[in-house]
Amino acid sequence: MLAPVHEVPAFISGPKRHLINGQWVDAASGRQIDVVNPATGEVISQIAAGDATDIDRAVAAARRAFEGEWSRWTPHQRRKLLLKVHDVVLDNFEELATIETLDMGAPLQRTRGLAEWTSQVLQFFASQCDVATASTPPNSLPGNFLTLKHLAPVGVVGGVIPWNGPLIGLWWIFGPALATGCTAVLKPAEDASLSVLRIAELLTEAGVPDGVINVVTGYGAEAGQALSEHRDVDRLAFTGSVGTARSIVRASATNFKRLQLELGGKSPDIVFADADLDKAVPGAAMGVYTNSGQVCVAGSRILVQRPIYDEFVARIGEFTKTVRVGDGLDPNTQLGPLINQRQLDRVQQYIQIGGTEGAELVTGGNRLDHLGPGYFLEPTIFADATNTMTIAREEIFGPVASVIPFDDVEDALRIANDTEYGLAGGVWTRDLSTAHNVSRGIQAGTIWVNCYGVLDPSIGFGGYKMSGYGWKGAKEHVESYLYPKAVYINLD
Ligand code: TAP
Repeated sequence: MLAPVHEVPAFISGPKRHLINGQWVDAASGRQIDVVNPATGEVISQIAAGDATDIDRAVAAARRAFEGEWSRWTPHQRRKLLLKVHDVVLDNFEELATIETLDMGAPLQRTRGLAEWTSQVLQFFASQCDVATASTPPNSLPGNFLTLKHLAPVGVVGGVIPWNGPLIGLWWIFGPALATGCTAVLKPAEDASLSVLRIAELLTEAGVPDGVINVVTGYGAEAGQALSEHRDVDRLAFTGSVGTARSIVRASATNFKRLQLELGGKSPDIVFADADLDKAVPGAAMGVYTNSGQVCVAGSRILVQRPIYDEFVARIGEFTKTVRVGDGLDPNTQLGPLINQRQLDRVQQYIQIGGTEGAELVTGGNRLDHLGPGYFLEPTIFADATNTMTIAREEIFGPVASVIPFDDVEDALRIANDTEYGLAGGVWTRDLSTAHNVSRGIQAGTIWVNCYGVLDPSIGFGGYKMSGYGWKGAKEHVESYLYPKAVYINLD
């Protein structure tokens, strides 16, 4: 396949380094990791393979910055900085979107579309710079005491993010760190670090002081593990798989660091017989396929009420055939490749298991060989799935939906909640009380009614059950970068 003609940002070429204490430095070991464009399978760059030594240096820089001049910045200064970051990042967004597309495959349609969301998220965190308010509650102490309660920044924050959307994921760490006066060390995924590194450059350009934001690239088992074990990291935000989360929880015991975990999902998207199918069919389909299914909130179990089951399956099958898969640099592409060969193999294995366990393959299921060596897969629909099948229980993280029939509200909720996850859910109905009762009944942190996947940073989202804990977005998120402190002042 001919690669679409598009200007490749100059930033892509040449080996990349860590950002530590405002300096671009090689990995202490000198090792590098090849960066592969998942749409072509070609090596397009290299990143530094960081390890415990690099993490040590970055955490020490973050600690020095936390205790230095940065700790005296006023909320107004931090707000001005965040607004400057906003302007610099938005001015360079076309380049950032292209880097993200080349690095992790998401189509330009999606990565360009993140500009407005990025503007919102940065403006939201800028608005939160004075969230560390103090109060003077009355006390019942004998004598003459003034009691003060205030909130202080937790200190050095670690971040470990996955490859499925670094342009989104990094702000959940950098935003609140800059808003509250914390400092950060971020370890992006080895498969998608380039947009993070370019943003780190832009942060420096915008005036973020040395050591406040540090980026160490590398493998999870080395750099990621070292960061989660580090005794001088006060809080760690992790997004990724349940298995890695277990190792992070264990590693955090070194110093009982505060954790925020956003993990996988197997979210139910429930379509009632009275739903507007003109909206529900594309809405539920793209609720799974978006970002080639590599989305934590993917509504990968589509529950459909029996009276419309056959019609729904036929219509979603037809819709699925219209979805355009290809190189993300082509502005018409709706779905790009999966991130790498391992993920493609994993998703294809699930598709095989779905067939073996008796689900009916309506459409899709094949690797798109005619698109070249990239990791392209057809969006895939299974009908007649049951909630006990592997494809309905495990997070596939690919464009694969299982359509499961149900009878009534009670049945829908029983199936929806029969999962170890609790990240998100959807309801499609014209009936207000059905919408309300079902959204109340789904055991998950985020529910969408007659839509799927929208997100306002000032409202936020979060997980329940094995999908993790800790709200992302809204005031709660910012407050989790602070710790409460009481001061007892004897006035006598
Ligand atoms: P993970 O291994 O969980 O990767 C997420 C992040 O954790 C990456 O930055 C990874 O680094 C890092 N990491 C890996 N091992 C670590 C360790 N021992 N200590 C600290 N950090 C570590 O996920 P994956 O292997 O990329 O994907 C596997 C499956 O997880 C996916 O198929 C999907 O089902 C699920 N997943 C879910 C999400 C969300 S948003 N829910 C995101 C990603 C993956 P490296 O990648 O550089 O090794």
